[in-house]
Amino acid sequence: MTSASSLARSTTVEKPEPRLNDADTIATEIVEKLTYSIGKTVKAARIHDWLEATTLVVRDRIIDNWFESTIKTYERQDKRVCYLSMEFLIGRLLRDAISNLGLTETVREALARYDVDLNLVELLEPDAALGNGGLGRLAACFMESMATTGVPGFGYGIRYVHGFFRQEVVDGAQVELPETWLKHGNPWEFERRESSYEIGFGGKVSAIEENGKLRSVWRPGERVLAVAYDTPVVGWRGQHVNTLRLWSAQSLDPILLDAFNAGDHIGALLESNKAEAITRVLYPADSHQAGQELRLRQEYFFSSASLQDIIRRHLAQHDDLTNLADKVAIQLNDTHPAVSVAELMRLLVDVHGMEWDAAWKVTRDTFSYTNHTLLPEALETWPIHLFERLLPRQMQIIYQINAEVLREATAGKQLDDGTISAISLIDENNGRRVRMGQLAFVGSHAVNGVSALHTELMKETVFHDLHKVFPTRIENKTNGVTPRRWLFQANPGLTQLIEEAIGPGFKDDITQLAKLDPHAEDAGFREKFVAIKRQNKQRLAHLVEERLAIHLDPNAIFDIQVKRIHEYKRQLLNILETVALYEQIRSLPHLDWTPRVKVFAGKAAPSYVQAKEIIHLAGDVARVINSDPTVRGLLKVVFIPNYNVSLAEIIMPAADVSEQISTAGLEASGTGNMKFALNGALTIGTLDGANVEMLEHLGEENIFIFGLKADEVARKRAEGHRGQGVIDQQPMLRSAIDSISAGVFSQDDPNRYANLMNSIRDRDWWMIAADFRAYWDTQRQLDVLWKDRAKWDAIAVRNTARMSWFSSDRSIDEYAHDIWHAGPKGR
Ligand code: T68
Repeated sequence: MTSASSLARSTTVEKPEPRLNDADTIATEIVEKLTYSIGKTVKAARIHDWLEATTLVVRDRIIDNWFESTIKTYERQDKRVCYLSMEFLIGRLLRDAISNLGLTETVREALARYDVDLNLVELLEPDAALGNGGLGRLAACFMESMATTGVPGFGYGIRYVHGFFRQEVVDGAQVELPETWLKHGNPWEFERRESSYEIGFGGKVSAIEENGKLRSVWRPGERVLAVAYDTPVVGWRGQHVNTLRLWSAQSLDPILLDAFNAGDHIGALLESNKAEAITRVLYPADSHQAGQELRLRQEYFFSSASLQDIIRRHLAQHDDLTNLADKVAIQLNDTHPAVSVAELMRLLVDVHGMEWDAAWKVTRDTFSYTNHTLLPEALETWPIHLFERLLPRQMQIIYQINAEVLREATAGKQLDDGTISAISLIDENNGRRVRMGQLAFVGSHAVNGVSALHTELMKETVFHDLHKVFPTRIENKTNGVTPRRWLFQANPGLTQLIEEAIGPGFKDDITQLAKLDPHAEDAGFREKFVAIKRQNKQRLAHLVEERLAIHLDPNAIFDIQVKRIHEYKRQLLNILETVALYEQIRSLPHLDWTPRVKVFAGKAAPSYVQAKEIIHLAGDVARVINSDPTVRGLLKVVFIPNYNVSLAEIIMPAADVSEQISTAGLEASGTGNMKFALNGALTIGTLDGANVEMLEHLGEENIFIFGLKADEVARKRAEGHRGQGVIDQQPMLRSAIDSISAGVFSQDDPNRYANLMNSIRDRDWWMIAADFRAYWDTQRQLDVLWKDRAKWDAIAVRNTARMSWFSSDRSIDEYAHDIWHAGPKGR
């Protein structure tokens, strides 16, 4: 354990000499690492060895600044921000680090001296997929932006041995394979044996009398060890370096020797297997609650470890815990770490002897909570009996919090039974369950949604009653994405062009991208802009050719929908429009059709039947269309397997059209929408999530909005809308649905899509039939626009120029100022 004095001592250590960053020095250091850390000669080194050696050299440069950042935060007693998240979808780190340190060309040159290509080296790094989708990627963008803007941030999460599954498509169907990012070790992480904590489960709670007062003592029936692994997170220009601390579970006793010696070789390892299972695999469910005991164990495990660590660090520097909220802000990324509210109360009251009321104030002042979904099936609740068995003391605390919150809510007011049961932490209607959203809400001083529309809907729906009781608690913090990864690294060509046009200032202050706006009118500039888009399209076409043996023509519109597969995201609407377009081209081949390439990618939750059927359908439709000579050169369809961060980095810069077509009211924000537009794609989308704010920033001529609005969707659902009536009025839609139902795309199994198609006819819950015509019309509007290249290209340039507000630096500034009161903008 690091004591206050050892930390203080470390402040007197001499600052290391700054390293030389020329190609000679870097080349020499890489060879040194190759020789002395990896044990290979230049001649014998394989490309993996170069990756490791390069990573170690880059890492050394980060470490110097890491110590400096840590010491500065300590000495200035700065407030720290702890971002608790079950997921950090960080992807590859080497390119990010080299680029943020400004060393891309130098490292390239250093490696080239040994005939090693930096690009190939970078591609070998495994893609750290410790997240499902938007929520996990947001956490990664926020970590990078905290480092860039100088907020002393700590990410706390889980070091899953197996991240998000690898997706293969076999005979059209998604197959899930284990992901093994740690197979060759991980040079970015440092195991911190000194930072280990015991985490308890189960057992009994008793009350003992101490100084005339009752104190609860929890004796867990089972204990495991949480061991910290730290990864440095370097910001732009390498100035500030933060820490991502991920917990790994180990058993206290690696083997039960008594059992082993008695011949029970398997039983001897059971305990250790059970402990290690906690951090073995990421749950691959992004939009419904997982519900299994192991998931609750994961949530509690990383929450408790993080809080014990936060308290230990605080006490090493400050005398007591009453000022915790002045020195630490803890952000709960969704409800997954919401049990932290009860756990912090337990640590403060039971372990550190604080009075309940004082502890409650500290807790509320310390926590804030971000909601990412309104989908009822995604809202976390846990059966009381499970919670009580696994976390008996935390359950008692939740009951006590509930009683006091209900007392506070009713004080001086008449609340009806409906309101009381709506704000209660216990759901009495569905077999008695703990509501994690309510717990996170009442335990936080600020609760935020992730786009303006989503935040308003939170007030009207999930937190309607709590919002009435605590009317100032909900606020908005619209998401953002880091321009370093999603523009500078993913699109170096465009970055260089921007720099030639407006100078380098935008790299340090992304709002300067606005200076690009007038260049939309400059034909010469547009030509260069389009040339870069074309190169990026060729890069994607090359990847598709290599992986799928399908040829894509870069002259066609690249129309792309990449994201998790979910009914509310409406990949099915896009596929139906594709089929309708196919049928129209076939029946009216003489018309002047605009060539299109439809690209899909994304993973379905393994147990989500409809989502898997949608993947299958995309593949079936692609096969039929791509082999039909009558649409050759006019329509191509591809589903690219295994969508991940690295693939996104190639896809985002290559899009002409970005599909953001969720049923209005259901996409909390979206962040892919921002990455595409930043790279000059035109968005076709509904008025949902952050699309609404993109419309404000881009102007209505520069984004293509269609379809029902959130309130209209709600009204139609309430009126009992069914698809059939609309389908009867829409010959193109009817024909597309009929073709799919008749097995035109699945001759081996004509009924394969019967359920999927019937769900549109009978129910149309996701408003696919209802929005079809508006979507079709808007797509045809894009077809026409494509032929007016000057106009299209000007819109594309304006998209890049006007997206700077969607930088995660802006999001982080807002959190820092309004919620955390930390960092340069929050002090
Ligand atoms: C996404 N949520 C939202 N959830 O869908 C998206 N859920 O609109 C938003 O932009 C993004 O969060 C960031 O705010 C998710 O990605 C999950 O991945 C998830 C994972 C586990 C359990 C529930």
